[in-house]
Amino acid sequence: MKIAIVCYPTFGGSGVVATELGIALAERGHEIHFVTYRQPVRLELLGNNIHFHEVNVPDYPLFRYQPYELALSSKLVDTIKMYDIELLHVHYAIPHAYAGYMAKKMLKEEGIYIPMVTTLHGTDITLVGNHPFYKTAVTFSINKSDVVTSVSQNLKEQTIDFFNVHKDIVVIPNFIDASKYEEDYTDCQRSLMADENEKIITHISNHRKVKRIADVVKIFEKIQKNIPAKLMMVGEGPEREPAEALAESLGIKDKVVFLGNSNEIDRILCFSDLFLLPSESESFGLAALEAMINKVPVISSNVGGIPEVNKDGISGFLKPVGDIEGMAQKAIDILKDDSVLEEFKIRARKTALNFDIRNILPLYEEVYEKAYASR
Ligand code: GMT
Repeated sequence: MKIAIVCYPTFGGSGVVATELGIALAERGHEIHFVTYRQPVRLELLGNNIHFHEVNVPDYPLFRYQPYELALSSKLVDTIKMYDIELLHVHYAIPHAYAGYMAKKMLKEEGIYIPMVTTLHGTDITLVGNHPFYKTAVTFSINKSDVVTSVSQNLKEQTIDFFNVHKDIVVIPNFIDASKYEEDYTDCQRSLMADENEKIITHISNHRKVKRIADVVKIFEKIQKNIPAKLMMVGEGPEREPAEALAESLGIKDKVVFLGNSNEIDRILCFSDLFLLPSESESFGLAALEAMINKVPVISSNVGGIPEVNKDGISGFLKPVGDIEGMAQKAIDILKDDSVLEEFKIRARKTALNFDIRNILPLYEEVYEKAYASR
């Protein structure tokens, strides 16, 4: 099929999922066209059946806010016509589903029908989408999509609770490409990061409030009192500076390394012993899944879709949001005994294998066929 994918091209989970999905679909022979404002960060190679179309929004002094939806819907119409695109898949409802619907309507005027699949990712529903300023338009665009998917059962339930949706929502979990992890990383440079006796604990996120970055630092502070350890903080965001200040005030500055954004998280996860994800809310927790496939057990909060990914006592442990003491204790339980840690590592990978792209891709293809058939 010829498919246009709309997503955020950033390090955020929804953009990563959309990009990896597009790459995998292209490998299966579909023709994929990414339409967004920058080349997606994980999209390295463009080729015969993988294309990128940049949405430009010219700066004009009259506008206090630049009309991105307008530019995106125009670009979609042009791209769909030029490349005979058969299906539109938008990731993240705001504003992509809205712009997609406008493109669909404009094309209909010209006698072209384009089915639209909308994938809900989390904050588009739980944090931003249900704000009264957006709710009406988000509800409308969900209901106007031909097929709606959500990345977890929990997100589906939240969408039904928050919005007056009368569309069925198909749950298609996020995924990893397990074939990339069949052999252990040969270039794992653990000794650059920590001493031999130190355990390495990692957190990866966009360092926003919802991730509870201060909890990560506080949990680590308790762990390192019992077990020699280093904390790797990967990502950028508004909570980074306060977290650096917190590490300094707790006297652990030299044990916390802020690495910034990285395109090579597997290189960091390969030497990690434990992953922390104490988020306030999380529709899925792709970062946890990426840790698990790298054999890194996860200590997380038990909110949203996380329990569908991280299995308590198997791939790690889950505790209520804000339970810093409980999370630290569980981390120590895993880290203090090397044979226990090894068992958790093996089970983390085994749990992650359930989310192999080879199981998930056919679910998307099924949804595309259903949407296409609705023409
Ligand atoms: O976590 C974020 O703040 C980024 C956000 C995004 O849209 O990029 O992530 C959401 O989508 C991811 C991919 O489906 C999920 O794994 C994350 O759990 C979800 N984040 C939240 O629900 C907070």
